[in-house]
Amino acid sequence: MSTTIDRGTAQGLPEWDRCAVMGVVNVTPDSFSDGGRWFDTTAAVKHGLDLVAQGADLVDVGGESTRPGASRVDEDEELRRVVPVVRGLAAEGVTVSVDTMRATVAARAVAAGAVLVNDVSGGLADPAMVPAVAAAEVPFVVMHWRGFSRGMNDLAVYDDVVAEVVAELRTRLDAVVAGGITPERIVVDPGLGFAKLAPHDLALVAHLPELRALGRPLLVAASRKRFLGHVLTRDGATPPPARERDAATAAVSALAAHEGAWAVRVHEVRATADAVRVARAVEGAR
Ligand code: PMM
Repeated sequence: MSTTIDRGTAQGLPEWDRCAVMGVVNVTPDSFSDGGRWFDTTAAVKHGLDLVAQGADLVDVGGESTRPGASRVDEDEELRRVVPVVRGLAAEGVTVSVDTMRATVAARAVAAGAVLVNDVSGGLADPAMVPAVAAAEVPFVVMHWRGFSRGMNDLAVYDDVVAEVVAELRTRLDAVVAGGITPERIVVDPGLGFAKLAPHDLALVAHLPELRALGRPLLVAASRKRFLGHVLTRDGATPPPARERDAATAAVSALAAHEGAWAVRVHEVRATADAVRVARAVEGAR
């Protein structure tokens, strides 16, 4: 008998018949895994279209690197990077999300055609973000976040990482709902690699049902992250570089899809698109 996992849907987005694949376009010179590669509007739009051709259901456009230790980019520069790429992809019919911690960037991206705001700070970095998203009436990703990239490794201190991430996400959920965002529009994300060390990330991936129990669609973004480098390192050798972590990323995508994640956010789409389809087929065979 076949059973289908109820992943929940974020109001205002299409419904997919399986865990959705969010392809990443970082319009930055310095993102840790693909920095500099798409740092030009035309190249970035083309890359987004390539990701869709490879199986991405939506494309996440960001103009600020959040790699550990990164400094902030100024707002005008972030707008210059992000808005034309969002506009170009939306004009081609792509479902676009904007990855930003700034309300102005979120609002301008929505005006340019973005249909989801993905804020790694869950609205904490910019007090104007929650009101702006509430007014725009678009879905909002609330990620677990403890502070800006520059000092976040010092914040990776937990007694029970799963319980603390769940509790802190619940507090953020309450705050953004109090700020006017409809609960049905909220997606939650454990924020792998953000104020977390490899064992913390692994524990969170091992306990996705606890995150699902928050009752909102779940986004999992493991792509090329440091914890995968740790997992793939043998006998004290140097971890493989970010671009050699795509098979490991697809393995997490399959696990996340199996656990009912709403979407996975990845740089390399093809393998993950296959992984989530396999997970879907296995669900159907139960
Ligand atoms: N990670 C990065 C950027 N944006 N958004 C969400 N929702 N969740 C994440 O874990 C996340 C994100 C950092 O990765 P990148 O700079 O390689 O894209």
